[in-house]
Amino acid sequence: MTDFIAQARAILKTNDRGGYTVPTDRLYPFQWNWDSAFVAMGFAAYDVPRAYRELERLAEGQWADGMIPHIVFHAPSDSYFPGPDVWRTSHTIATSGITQPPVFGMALKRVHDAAVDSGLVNATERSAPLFEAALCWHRWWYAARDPEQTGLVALLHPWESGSDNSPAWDIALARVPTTTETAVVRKDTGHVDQAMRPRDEDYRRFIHLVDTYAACGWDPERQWKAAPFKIAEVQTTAILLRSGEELERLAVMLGRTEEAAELRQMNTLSRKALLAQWRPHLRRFVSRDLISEEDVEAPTQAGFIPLLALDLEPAILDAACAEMESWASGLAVAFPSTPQAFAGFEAKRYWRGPVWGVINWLLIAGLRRNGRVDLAEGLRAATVQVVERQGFAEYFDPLTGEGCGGLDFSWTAAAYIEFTRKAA
Ligand code: 9WN
Repeated sequence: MTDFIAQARAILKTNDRGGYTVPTDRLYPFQWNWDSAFVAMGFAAYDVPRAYRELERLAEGQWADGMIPHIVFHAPSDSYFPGPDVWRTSHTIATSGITQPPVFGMALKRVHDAAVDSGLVNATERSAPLFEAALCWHRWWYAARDPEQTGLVALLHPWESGSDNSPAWDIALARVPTTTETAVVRKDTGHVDQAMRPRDEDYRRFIHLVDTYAACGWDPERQWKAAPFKIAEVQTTAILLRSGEELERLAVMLGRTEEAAELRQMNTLSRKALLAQWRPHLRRFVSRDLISEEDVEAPTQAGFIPLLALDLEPAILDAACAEMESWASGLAVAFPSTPQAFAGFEAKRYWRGPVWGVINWLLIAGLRRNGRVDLAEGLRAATVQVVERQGFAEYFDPLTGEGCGGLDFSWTAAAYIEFTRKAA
């Protein structure tokens, strides 16, 4: 019998570059922010010190203003574009200049709990500086990305969502010029089939945004004013809120009463704002385009991620679950990043249809929180099955179940470890 857990652990070992884990060899040769947070939760199941190390190495990239960047370039590699020369940032270690979904707080609480459960002697000493890092990052989110204190945090670049070419950005991104100062020299299409990747036009707009923010010296206030792309986003806010809740609990455990109160305030603000993004006629939550001042109505998985951080009343929960079931119906494997019925659906193109293990992770946690263990269990079992059939691919085609993108992928390995834990 194949030992898939051993395989998953072997992938994390192979992708280890010295206390941090690359998402996969060559295609992504650096430390990515939310990938590492999921990986840390995977490690928490069997190697708590290594789980701490993953977060510590990510925190090495934290900027003085609190932001934790989406990529930390610990060691040089020429197999990825855009590298440090394109980002032109000035932190002590080379990093990108934008951020990614703040799963860090959720991961830290998981690692801390595992440390306490396993009797690790220095759990508090190890968690305390990481708690500080997480708290500073949450403060940054509210100050830099919600200056009007709405409770919803905004993204200034699609890469910050982690769902780079999602149909959610089509309208907003079309307003971003395709002109760039930097030559766009893609490396990704040399590693995987270009039909699975964002288009060249998307890349030109991605780099236009990088050029724009580099010209602002990466100063949050200047970027906020200059940004031609600004989305108050529900997936990121839900993750921030869930991490905020976990950090609030951790603050209490660490005896940090004032910080617990501060986090409670942030959480209360976001909870109210997120709930206000529910749209009964769509049966999901929607983000808001802060430039056009319109709802982002394109259907994507983001519409259901708020379950992760909200305790929904029955009418909303039933409607959201019915919508989720309708998207999943007839697929080889769920949950799709956009539904098959949508005109923009593409079964293999990255965030325009495919199934992602870590999105299922967040959805399962949200369904469980809201008492829908039946749906959660279906999604968990289907994810385990598709990995066992297709391997630890970056993501999966929802129509055929085929594994796509990069292979031996760290976050898919971490998701498998999570979904097969005894307590899971
Ligand atoms: C840009 C590493 C990352 C993930 C993102 C995923 C993809 C990068 C890219 O890979 O994004 O950050 O170059 O395509 O969209 O979610 O963190 O796995």
